[in-house]
Amino acid sequence: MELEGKITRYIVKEAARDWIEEISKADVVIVGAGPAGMTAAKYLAEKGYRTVIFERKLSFGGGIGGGGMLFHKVVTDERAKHILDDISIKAKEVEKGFYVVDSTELIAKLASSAIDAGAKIILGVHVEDVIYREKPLRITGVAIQWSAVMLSGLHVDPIFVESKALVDATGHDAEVLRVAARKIPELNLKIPGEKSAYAELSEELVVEKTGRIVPGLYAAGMAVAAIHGLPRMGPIFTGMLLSGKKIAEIIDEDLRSH
Ligand code: 48F
Repeated sequence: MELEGKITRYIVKEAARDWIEEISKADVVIVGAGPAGMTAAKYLAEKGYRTVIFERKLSFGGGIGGGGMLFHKVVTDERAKHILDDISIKAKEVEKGFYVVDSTELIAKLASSAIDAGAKIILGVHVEDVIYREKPLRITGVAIQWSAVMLSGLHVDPIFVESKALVDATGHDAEVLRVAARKIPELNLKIPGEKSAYAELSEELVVEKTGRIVPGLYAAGMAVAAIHGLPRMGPIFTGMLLSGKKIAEIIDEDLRSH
């Protein structure tokens, strides 16, 4: 076989192997490779759960890369320092208990620590719907489509990936929760959307309210603000990192007790 043939053969074979052996047998599906999704993936994969993130862009990081209005820095405080330490971030302590991090370093190290822990991050895949079951009412997975197909406007049916736990880590728009609220009225989900900025309060509340929304469906990061009507906080990431870690712990408890 010539080189061109080998390139195709090995890419298709190994991708198919991953989809069959790992992705389609995922314990936890996370939607969105932003700070909350990647932090959750790292800690879930470390606990031994088969974890996959679907990210519709061809890059990870979500809102981290934009820093603050494109200035290449984000801030956190001491409550998230242990997570920064876990992923070997060189944070600069600019005042007691307050840290500044390069946005590129946070993206790269969150992603590599999630991948090193065993999570798969699949880029260019858009989660467009959920799977549900009745008696008891629960969410059991997602319907996915290539982002390129979504952009093309072609009518192509999605395929499905089942999950024991599904995490909406899609950020401000809470896309998974919104589609579930719209298409499964029995869930009684209301999504008021986030409020204007009140950083100190939202940093606290977004972590406090992180958790299970309905059986099988969880929220982390700014999706939590959208469903609970919490204020926004801008480019401070303590709440996002702690929310990602907390959802990993909650899912661990739930999956162990089943
Ligand atoms: O927006 P994003 O970074 O969410 P987050 O983890 O963090 C929010 C902060 O970045 C910031 C903030 C707090 O400091 O206010 O905004 O809550 O990452 C969400 C990711 O989800 C992807 C999207 O491309 C982004 O990378 N995403 C959104 N909808 C879908 C999706 C979808 N339907 N399918 C796949 N990926």
